[in-house]
Amino acid sequence: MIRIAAEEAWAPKEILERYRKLLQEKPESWDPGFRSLWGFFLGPTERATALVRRIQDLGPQRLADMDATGIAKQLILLSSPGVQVFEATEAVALARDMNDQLIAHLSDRYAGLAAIAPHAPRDAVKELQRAVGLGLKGAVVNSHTQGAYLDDPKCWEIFEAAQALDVPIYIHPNTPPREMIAPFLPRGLDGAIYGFAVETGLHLLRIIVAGVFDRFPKLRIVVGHLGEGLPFWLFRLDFMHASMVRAQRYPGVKPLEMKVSDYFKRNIWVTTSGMQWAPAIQFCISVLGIERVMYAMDYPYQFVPDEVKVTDEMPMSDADRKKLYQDNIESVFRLR
Ligand code: 1DF
Ligand code: MN
Repeated sequence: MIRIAAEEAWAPKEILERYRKLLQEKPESWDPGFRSLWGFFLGPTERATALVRRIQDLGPQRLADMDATGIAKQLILLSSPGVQVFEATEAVALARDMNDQLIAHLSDRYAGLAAIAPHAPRDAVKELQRAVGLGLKGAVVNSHTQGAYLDDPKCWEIFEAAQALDVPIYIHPNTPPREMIAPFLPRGLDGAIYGFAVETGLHLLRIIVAGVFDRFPKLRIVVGHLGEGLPFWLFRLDFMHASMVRAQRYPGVKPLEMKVSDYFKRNIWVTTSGMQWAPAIQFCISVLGIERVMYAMDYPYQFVPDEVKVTDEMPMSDADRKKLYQDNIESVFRLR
């Protein structure tokens, strides 16, 4: 068995420089979440400088960290918000550049996902096709794009392309958009502590209830942080969705072919990023099945070498542990 980590972040200096420029040029009110996140990580603290050093590296530093924690391979994602914070034309060109850089680093230690610009869906499809042709294993979408969500029918051609290419889309967190973030900020709840999960869980639910998986039944979506809390909610989601449909309460809520929880067992996979806690991992395995849960570290944001022990020591068969660390990710992302 080898350990493969499924949600590992990378951000080269070109994009960090563009983030710096945005922070300088844009007003405070433009995207408070972006400012909260990258204003901190591009700032002077010890945590920030260590993070910025590690996140740019796809060379000796990262490999040494992987060796120290027994990680054989990382699936690399362009860190949040990636290209999606830039206007569409710039985002399209930047995605191509980022993907070319990542493709140049692919090896037996690194697999990668393509950055795409969901606000230019036609270009996003073309870039996904190009990048997959050159060895990337799917797309990462860092949740909302300036307040817009993938359940917008304009974006469905991206789902169509992913299904046709037989590659997954990883919906990775972003800070809540301007319209949503105000009550999170004063208590510091906008980021990885909770705001990420609220926003990304909402995004996945929008995709499900919009009927995306009825239209694209073979589409594969992967989410981190043990499904952003949604596995815990499945019973209530099924009950309340059915009752809303029956009551015809909202014009935008249409019947689905299956229960909300059924899509979790057919179209959705979760990773353990940032959630190295046996009871929560075991709960997800028990409700979704061992085939649906994959290991992720969330390097370098949550580089805590000891945490690998949680998964190493969780009571389960060797065959199941191999699924968690290796078989599931290899099969969902077609790594071999
Ligand atoms: C953080 C966490 C930042 C995760 C991330 O990307 C990220 C953090 C900007 O701790 O601020 O990917 N994470 O996935 O938990
Ligand atoms: Mn992450």
